[in-house]
Amino acid sequence: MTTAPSAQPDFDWDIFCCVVDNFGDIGVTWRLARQLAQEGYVPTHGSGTKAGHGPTHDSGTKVRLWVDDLASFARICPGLDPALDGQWIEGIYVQRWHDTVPPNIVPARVVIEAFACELPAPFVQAMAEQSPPPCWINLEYLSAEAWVEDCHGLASPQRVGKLSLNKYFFFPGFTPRTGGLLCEQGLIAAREQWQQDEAGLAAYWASLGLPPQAENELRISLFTYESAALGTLVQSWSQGATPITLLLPLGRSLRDVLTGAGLANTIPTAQAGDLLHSGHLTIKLLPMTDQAGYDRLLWSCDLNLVRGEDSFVRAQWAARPFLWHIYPQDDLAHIAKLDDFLDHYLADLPPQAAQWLRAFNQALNHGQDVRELWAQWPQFGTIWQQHARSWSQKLLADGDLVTRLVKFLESRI
Ligand code: TRH
Repeated sequence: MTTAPSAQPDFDWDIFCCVVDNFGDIGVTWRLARQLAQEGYVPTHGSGTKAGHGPTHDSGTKVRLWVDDLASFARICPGLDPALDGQWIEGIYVQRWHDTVPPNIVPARVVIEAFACELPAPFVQAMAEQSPPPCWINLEYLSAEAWVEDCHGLASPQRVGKLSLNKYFFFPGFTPRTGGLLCEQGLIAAREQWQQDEAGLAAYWASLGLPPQAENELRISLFTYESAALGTLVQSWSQGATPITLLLPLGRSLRDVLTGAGLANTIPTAQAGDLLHSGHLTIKLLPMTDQAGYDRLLWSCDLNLVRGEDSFVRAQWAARPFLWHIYPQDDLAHIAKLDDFLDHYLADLPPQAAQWLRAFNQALNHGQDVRELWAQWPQFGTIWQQHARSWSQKLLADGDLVTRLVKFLESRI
């Protein structure tokens, strides 16, 4: 990492991220920024974008990521210095986003506002005055709702003084008529290699202070919000006959998990590295790692409980069974969104397995007792595992999000 040079290069991509809460907003934009730089997508006026060759930013693609909360960002990017206004990290220029923008700012050729965060007015003015103007994309939250297909790619004309700019809505999604899902080139091959490498897996578990996985043991990761369902699930794991090791990054689910395991007394002193026991359940508390480290955890487990947007997508690339704790909304809008996703996810499963999985996801999200649902894991675990693999392949059939974004820009720039 280096501090900001006084003169900055012209950027190919500007990405703006306002951290609402948690890690999803920065998680998605940081991932997008790195993929654009590493895969070398350079937008060029007149000829759309061209993909660079080679996996490094040697291709010259320059991405600037504007972030308003560097402390949250540093939790998933340990090399970042939250005290700096500007810094290069992993080939991306990270710019602290204040109320004001640096004078004489030159917008990049493509400007992505993530999740409808409002761009600074002077920056928009500079965009409007640029000739030709940048292509302006509003990257939306992921949703499986049907209306997304109708809105994906729509232009929204913006008045800027006497000038006018189009802003385009870009919706990630699960169908060919949406923007797809973020997935770096080479990710699936890396996952395959990881999951087939027994010695490597043993070394990974050892790095976490754990023995190799026993024949009849389950390893489960859990990164969710608070839910009363967690206590009942953990109780089942503790009292069941199958040995289970739970990998638990420290965070919002800690209290529910430890209480359910009858270990509430350990909550005040719990820290990363702790190894706790309750019946047949072992709990390993983990620090938050960078995103690549979290991927490796997902790839290594038999079941992953995930949340929000980005960990939910990564669990799908892990090709392992997962339960989704969706980001809760006040008016319960999230429950309909969960159902819309499950309509896609469960479509190819036999009806009994599909019903069970729908009920399990709903119970987790409604905070209900899931002990009876967990009891059916032996019946459906294998088919779920097979399904997780084919689902991961099916999702990529029409291309990942960056491939679709680049195609979209080719028709717009
Ligand atoms: O943190 P989240 O709850 O983020 C949410 C959602 O994105 C939601 O849609 C949004 O509206 C809200 O924030 C504001 O869950 P999500 O999306 O899974 O993001 C977590 C990120 O943290 C993801 O990029 C993975 C990353 N992560 C690590 O890098 N290391 C870790 O050890 C762990 C556990 C997670």
